[in-house]
Amino acid sequence: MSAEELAALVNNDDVLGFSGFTAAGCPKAITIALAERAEKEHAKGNPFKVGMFTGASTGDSIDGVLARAHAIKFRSPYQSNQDLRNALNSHDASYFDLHLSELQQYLRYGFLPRPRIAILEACDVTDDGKVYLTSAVGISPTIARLADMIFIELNHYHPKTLAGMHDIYEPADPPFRREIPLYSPKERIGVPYIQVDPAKIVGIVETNLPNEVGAFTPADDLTNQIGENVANFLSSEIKAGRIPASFLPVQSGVGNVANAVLGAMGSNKDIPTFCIYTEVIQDSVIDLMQAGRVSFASGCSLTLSTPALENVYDNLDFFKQKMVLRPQEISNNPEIVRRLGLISINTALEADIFGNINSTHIVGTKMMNGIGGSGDFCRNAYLSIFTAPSTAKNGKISSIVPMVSHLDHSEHSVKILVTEQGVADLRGLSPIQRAETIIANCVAPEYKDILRKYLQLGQKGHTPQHIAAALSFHNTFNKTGDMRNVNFDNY
Ligand code: 0RQ
Repeated sequence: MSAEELAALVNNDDVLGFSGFTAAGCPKAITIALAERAEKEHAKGNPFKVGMFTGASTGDSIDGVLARAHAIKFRSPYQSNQDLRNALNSHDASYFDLHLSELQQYLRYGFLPRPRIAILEACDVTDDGKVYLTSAVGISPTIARLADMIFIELNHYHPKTLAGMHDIYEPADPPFRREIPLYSPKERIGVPYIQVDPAKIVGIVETNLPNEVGAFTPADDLTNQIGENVANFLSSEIKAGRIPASFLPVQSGVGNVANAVLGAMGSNKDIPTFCIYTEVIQDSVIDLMQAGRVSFASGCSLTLSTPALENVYDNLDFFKQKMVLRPQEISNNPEIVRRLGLISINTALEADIFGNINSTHIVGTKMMNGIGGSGDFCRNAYLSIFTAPSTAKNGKISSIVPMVSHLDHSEHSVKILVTEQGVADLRGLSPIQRAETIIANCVAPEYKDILRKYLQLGQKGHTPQHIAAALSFHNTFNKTGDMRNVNFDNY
């Protein structure tokens, strides 16, 4: 069928579920037709908005086109598209953020509206309803089972030989759930396809479209320094016997800092060849695999630039031995994160001197992307590390403040904080010791004295917080555009 014919079957107020995770493995034809349809309906004066569940962020051909067409009623979970971000922050679309590992079970439990239509990108489909996904899994198995109708984009850009890369497994729900029988990153516990009732497949659109994953900004002095600080810290932990000499599987967040951290770990000769157990497999993992520094990667998506994905497809026999793609309730599963003992490394927007983390809200109000998988991993990791540049906006913002303006990860989930300035090891420290360590090791030089002064203002009590001055950094930024102007004289 054509994308337009399938888009015509979507009603105002429908709830849709999409395959993919980040811009990998997402549909990108039916959604464009759907956005055009929404615009036509709006021009006629008719309401037309849909509810959307995705794996994580998507490409512009889902989030961008539908946000610009004002066609989103609600959207969950993680997103990273500027037009969608504008729509969420202006309340054109409503957004609820949640831990990525929870979405599939929340849909099954009936905590969230059931998707009526699942739209899946596939590299192959069989007559008996076996759907082979492309470069990501996300929430696909669950939405395919719950939906009344399935639309498929059969994307010939992805080779059919990709079949076998995926391991599809859905746990039973309580009270019948047992342990997920995965004991090492390499194991497979499911089947390589999604089995659907063929009668539910309403139509297949054939496409030949690349993923919409943007290129990474090359590592620079700042991201390299953060990466080196993480790698040196981990090698010192091996020497101290706190990380086994054989090392542990690594989860690394998304973005340029995460890419640089993995690069630095690959170059550090004290860190042995390691496994990845993560959600997003980025370019640096592919380089490290080919260099023999990463032996295996389990993830939810191949979030690779086009040249890196083509390299994988050209050498599929090599990479299929070394990678597996899983649904996000398995790639991010707290039970498995705790069992495997992951070293989890995620990026914060903002941290406070007591070790609390804001991953999502700019100056406490504007949604950036969402919590993603960071909470799934950091709360349950063997060792959870957060990284961030010590300042943003040319020093006008200190990423380390007296009190975070929004809380995503509490001090209890954060063990190590790393900036380009250095490393703060927070294990076993009291609040005041944490504050002194973070100020000494992680804060940019121009903010150290200001934060020390804040600490002196702190009222008596276990955590020396000054409630009236706690958000003075943000208040000063909102008033003057520069946190360096903060003045505590009136407190
Ligand atoms: O603004 O774009 O206008 O220049 O925030 O900052 O340094 O480019 O950050 O791309 O590494 O992403 C936390 C957002 C970091 C990401 C976050 C401004 C800064 C810039 C972006 P501009 P950078 P990165 C796996 C794990 C949550 C989910 C997660 C993220 C913009 O890592 O979404 O961890 N994490 N998932 O100038 C105000 C501050 C700021 C600030 C930076 N303190 N105050 N603005 N900025 N610090 C992935 C998945 O779950 C799929």
